Amino acid sequence: MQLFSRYQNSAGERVRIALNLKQIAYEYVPLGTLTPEQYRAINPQGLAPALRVEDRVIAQSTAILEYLEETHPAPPLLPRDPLARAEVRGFAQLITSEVHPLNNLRVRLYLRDRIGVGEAEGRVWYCHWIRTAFAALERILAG
Ligand SMILES: N[C@@H](CCC(=O)N[C@@H](CS)C(=O)NCC(=O)O)C(=O)O
Repeated sequence: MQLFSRYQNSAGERVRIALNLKQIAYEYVPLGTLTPEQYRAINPQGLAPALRVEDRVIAQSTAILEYLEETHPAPPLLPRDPLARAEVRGFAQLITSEVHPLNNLRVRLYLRDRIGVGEAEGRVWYCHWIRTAFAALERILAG
């Protein structure tokens, strides 16, 4: 198994945490060792992480996490109770589906380079979505 990622990559860190928690052996391939073209040949979207399993590649951190959970159920990432599982998934999706896509590097670069958003306004954008998401996450956790 090979994990393609880089150290600043929060989505890749989700996967590394799961791999380490489940004590699954894997090779870590830093993206800095590949050209963008080489990596796009592995993961056409070019986002990280990607997990290569034999000759197949899984993209998207949550899909990778589900694969790891299904193939290596112990220790589990999810609780047993279906309602608690749904709560955990909802919590995770608040990050992966809501806040992360809004603040990802390519979005911030697009705002800056194509729409002309300056550094200060870009920071307002970033902080707004982080603050909104974390306020909700903290309320959920407190409950
Ligand atoms: N939904 C994807 C997001 C992957 C993603 O966007 N990764 C970031 C790093 S945390 C990335 O590759 N960003 C590069 C960019 O935005 O250009 C997942 O969960 O795997």
